[in-house]
Amino acid sequence: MNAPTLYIGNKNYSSWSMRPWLALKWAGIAFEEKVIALGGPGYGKSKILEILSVSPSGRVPALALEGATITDSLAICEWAAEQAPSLWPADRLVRARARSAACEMHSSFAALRTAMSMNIRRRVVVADWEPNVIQDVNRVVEIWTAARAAAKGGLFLFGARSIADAFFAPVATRFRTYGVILPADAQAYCDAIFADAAFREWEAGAEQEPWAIPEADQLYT
Ligand SMILES: N[C@@H](CCC(=O)N[C@@H](CS)C(=O)NCC(=O)O)C(=O)O
Repeated sequence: MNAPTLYIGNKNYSSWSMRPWLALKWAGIAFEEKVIALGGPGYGKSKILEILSVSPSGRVPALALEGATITDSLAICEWAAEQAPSLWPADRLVRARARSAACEMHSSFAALRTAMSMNIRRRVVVADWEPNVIQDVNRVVEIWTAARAAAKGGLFLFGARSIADAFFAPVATRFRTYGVILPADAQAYCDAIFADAAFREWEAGAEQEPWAIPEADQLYT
């Protein structure tokens, strides 16, 4: 079987792409990566032609394997977990909680995502957030705190690294980018993400890549 190809957006900006990329790395699954630069004609409308040529949804990430294309970050992570079950916690109930956390991230937090778009390279301190953004930040911290309080050891949400961490890793970078001050245990969790070898590889890629989206880089200036 040929190694699958993971199509992703720019590492600096594409939070959805980071998630399955981390999961595949953590699982030790070999894959080829192809970056498609976000921005330009069709961006934001699922109509970037280069993306449409590999992903029928017009969105990345997309995984091409054995003649099939799997779109959507969570579906790709679930495919990876079928090869590497340790991507979810072994305990049935803890696994259900980890899925619940990942699914909430996947389906919610629109205010946070819009106001704090992922921009790994950037650092800007923003003082006044809208109440709905603060509500989202507080809910993320609540999920992290509850998970860490129940975790038996380990540095990650449910102990060892899981898909739940892949889903929240981009959020940790958003808090760092926009200078969000976190409670100590939430900050310690972010620091565990930032120290992870696969995360650092992605971050180094984001720092080196040549593309920029000026609107994103000028938010709050
Ligand atoms: N629900 C999808 C969201 C994917 C998504 O929105 N990807 C963005 C990049 S981070 C995209 O492809 N945007 C292209 C566009 O907006 O035209 C997932 O979980 O994979």
